[in-house]
Amino acid sequence: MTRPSVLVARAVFPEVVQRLREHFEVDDNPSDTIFTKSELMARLAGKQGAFTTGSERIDDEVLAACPQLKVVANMAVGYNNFDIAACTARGVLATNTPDVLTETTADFGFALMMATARRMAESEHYLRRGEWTRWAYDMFTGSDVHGATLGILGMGRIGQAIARRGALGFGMKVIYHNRSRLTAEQEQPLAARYVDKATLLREADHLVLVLPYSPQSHHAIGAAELALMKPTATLTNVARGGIVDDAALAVALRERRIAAAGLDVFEGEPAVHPGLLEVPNVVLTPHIASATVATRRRMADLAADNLIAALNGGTPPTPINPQVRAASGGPG
Ligand code: 8YV
Repeated sequence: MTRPSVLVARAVFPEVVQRLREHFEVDDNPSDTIFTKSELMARLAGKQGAFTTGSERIDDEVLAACPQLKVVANMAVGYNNFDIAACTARGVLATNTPDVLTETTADFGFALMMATARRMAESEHYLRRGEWTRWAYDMFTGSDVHGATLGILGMGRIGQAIARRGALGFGMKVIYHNRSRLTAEQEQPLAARYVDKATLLREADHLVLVLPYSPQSHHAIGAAELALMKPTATLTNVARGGIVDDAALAVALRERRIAAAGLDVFEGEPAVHPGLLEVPNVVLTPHIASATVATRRRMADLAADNLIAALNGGTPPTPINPQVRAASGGPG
């Protein structure tokens, strides 16, 4: 029987590609070219599976052009690059990589929030420019993290992991807003308080965004929301570009309507809004919150596990639309 064919759309660990070769005919992309939509459709033609990352958009046009496709396995927990309704309608199973990156991403979110509150990037740039000639009582004074109020917008797995760090490690008061409230058992160890969004914005000393991107969360933080925040507050985004209106944020930072921001994700990344590059009070990182060697390997392995199970008639560990039963085995 002919083995299924899969596309590995971006460069990934060679060991993981090798594992896929044990099961499939693999078309990989070691030069790590980012495919245009037509290139992606051409490379996917006739393939049953795709190993994707956030850079590949799987929408109805792509699915319509690739009717043999049965599974799309994203190496990411976020899947706003997939049109899930279209996948489900066309019987394509979609999978993601939750859990394996939760603690690593929470470590980074907390670190970015601390770097923002304590002005680490700004002061490092000053030192590198050779401007540090003497101590001053108010040199790069920031705001405390310990004991402050941590606001979390999006209290899923990663949000809760950040809240744990704040509450248990730094004595922070945790407030949060989410589509649904946590159970009392989840709230109690963190003394987490569920509040409406306006209260969250008004009361947080350090606001961290960890909600998924969707049309509903587009510009969840814009000029009106920034205006509710304390002038001493910080904003950290480790979720997705587009959740924050970056142009409005650049203005708020320039006018010191909030103290500082830490951003790992951007609208239209890898492009960064020029206004953000001009202001000193923002820490900017290139979408690396899940980037540890061990975690990236776990993500790649889980995406491969999903692909292998789905195309070999097994049960994929982390389906997004489990109602789709992936057809087993060979092509067609
Ligand atoms: C990925 C992420 O590195 O998992 C996610 O949702 O944002 C990151 O961990 C990125 O999406 C590449 O696929």
